[in-house]
Amino acid sequence: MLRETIVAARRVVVFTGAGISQESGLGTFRGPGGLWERFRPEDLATPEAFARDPALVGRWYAERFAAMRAAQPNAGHRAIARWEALFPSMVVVTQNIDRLHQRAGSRDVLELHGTLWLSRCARCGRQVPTDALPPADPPPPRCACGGLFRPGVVWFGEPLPAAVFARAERESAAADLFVVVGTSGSVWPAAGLVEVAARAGAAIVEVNREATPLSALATESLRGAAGEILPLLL
Ligand code: BJW
Ligand code: ZN
Repeated sequence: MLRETIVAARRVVVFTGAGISQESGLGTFRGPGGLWERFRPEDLATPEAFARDPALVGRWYAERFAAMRAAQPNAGHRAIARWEALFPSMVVVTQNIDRLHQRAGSRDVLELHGTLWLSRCARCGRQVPTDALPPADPPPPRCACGGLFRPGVVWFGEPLPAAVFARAERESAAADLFVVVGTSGSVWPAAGLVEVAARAGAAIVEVNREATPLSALATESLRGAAGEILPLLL
C-alpha cells in the first residue's frame, strides 16, 4: 500500500523539523534533552528577548551556529536528496535553520524559519553571511549604520517570509505524497501545511520517533529514527 503510493507519486513534498538533524548531533527543541528544557523560548527566541539582552541571545545563537557548521548531513538528509531523481516534482519544506538539506544535495529547499547562515541588521535590514561577521561574544557585531546584527531566523511573533510560505502552501496543496519528518507539529503556521496537503487529498506519511498531533492526519505512521527509516523508504 505504502509502496504503491510512493511509486505512483508525481508531486512530492517532504516537510521536516529538528528531528531530522538530531542524528547529526543537533538538539531538538521539545522533549527530553531538547533545547527548551534548559531555556525558555521567550527568553531567547523572540524579538523582545533580543532587545532586552542582545549579548545573551547573540551568544546562544553563536554557540548553535558553531555546532551547525561542525555538523554533517546524515543518512536521512542524503536519502531525501536522492529522491529528487525519482519524482517529476520534489520540494523540501523545512522548519530547520541549519542548511543540512542543501549540504546533502537537495536543490529545492523552502526555509520557513529562515537560516542561521545569514544575519541581518536589526535596524536597516542589511543581510550578510553569518561567517563573515566577527565572533558574537560579546557584544553582537554592529552594522555600519549602528544597528546590531541579528540571526536571520524567524522568532515567535514574527511573520514567516511571505513568498516562501506562499509557495510552501501551493506545493502542499498540489502534492500527491506529503512526507512529514521529525517535527512535533506544534508551531504554527508551519504545522498547518500538513492539513493543507491532507485536505487536498495527498497521502501523508509521518516519520517520527513518537506520535504527534499530526499523526491523526497521517495515512501511514512510521515510528523510529529518520536516518534509519528514510533510506529504507528509498
Ligand atoms: C525524531 C528524531 C529522529 C527526534 N528521527 N524524529 C496558532 C495557534 C497557536 C499559536 C500560534 C498560532 N499561530 C501562530 C502562533 C504563535 C506561534 C506558535 O506557533 N506558537 C506555538 C508554540 C503555540 N507562531 C509564531 O509566532 C510564528 N509566527 C507567526 O505566527 O506570525 C504571525 C504574524 C503575522 C503577521 C505579523 C506578525 C506576526 C513564528 C514561529 C517561529 C518559530 N521559530 C522557531 C525558532 C527558530 C530559531 C531557532 O532555531 O532558535 O523555530 S521555534 C522552534 O520550533 C523552531 C522550529 O523550527 C520550530 C518547530 O520545532 P520542530 O522542528 O517541530 O522541533 P521539535 O523539537 O518540536 O520536534 C522534534 C520532533 O522530532 C519530535 O516530534 C521528536 O519526536 C522527533 N524526533 N529525533 C525522527 N532521529
Ligand atoms: Zn544596518
